[in-house]
Amino acid sequence: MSGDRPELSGPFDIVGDVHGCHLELESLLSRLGWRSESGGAEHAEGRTAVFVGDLVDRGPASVEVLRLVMAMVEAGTALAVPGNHDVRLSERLLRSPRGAPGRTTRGLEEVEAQPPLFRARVARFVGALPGHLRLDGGRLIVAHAGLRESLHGDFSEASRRVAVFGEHTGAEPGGRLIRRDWAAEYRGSARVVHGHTRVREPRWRNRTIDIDTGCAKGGRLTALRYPELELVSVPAGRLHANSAEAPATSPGDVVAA
Ligand SMILES: [Mn+2]
Repeated sequence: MSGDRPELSGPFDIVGDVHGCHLELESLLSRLGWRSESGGAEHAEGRTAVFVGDLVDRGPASVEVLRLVMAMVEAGTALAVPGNHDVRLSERLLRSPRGAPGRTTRGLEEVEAQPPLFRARVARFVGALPGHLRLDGGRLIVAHAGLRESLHGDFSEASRRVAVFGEHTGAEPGGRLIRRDWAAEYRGSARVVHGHTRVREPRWRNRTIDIDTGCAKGGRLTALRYPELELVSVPAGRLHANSAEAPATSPGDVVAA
């Protein structure tokens, strides 16, 4: 899939980091007016879903999320960019198709336990995703970790790594990488929609917005509607990963799984 799609002007429902939160994804899509359709989903008014990446890992149902999103992308009702967790998964699947030994997390193990055809399909799917999407005449950029203006429309491997993993300015004494605050420096006119850095509330800065509201950590799953710039979110149905953060809340309305 080419990431350079200026001819696509939406309307879009841009969905933040899903991280295996399948029920919340179905709930969010339902609230946005999407209907289940032969394994995927479609919108009565012809909207297109756009996933900012990190579909997998952390949450309880990475396989179901992949099935749904892959069906939507294949049917042409969704676009997607990869997140660092998705790329890490596909690299693991390619390196060790029968499942890699060693330290791992539940979300990745769940996919690695699937039959070879499914694992191969996932690896192909993630590998074919563009690092970022350039939409609506270049006025809208979607990249998992965000993207500084000089890399908009640059579909090189180096640019893809920045879009997926972000840029870092150094490391803390413990080894944890310090993320470059690219959004604070951003002066571009294109709106940049991203996830990757968990925030309590979606946050606009300099025409960039972070919509990773931490669904797998007891937060919410959030969508940004474009061009309306309306935010819609559903609460996490329960705590999916170890977190001392927001308490569990009741699940939103859930469409038939
Ligand atoms: Mn991420």
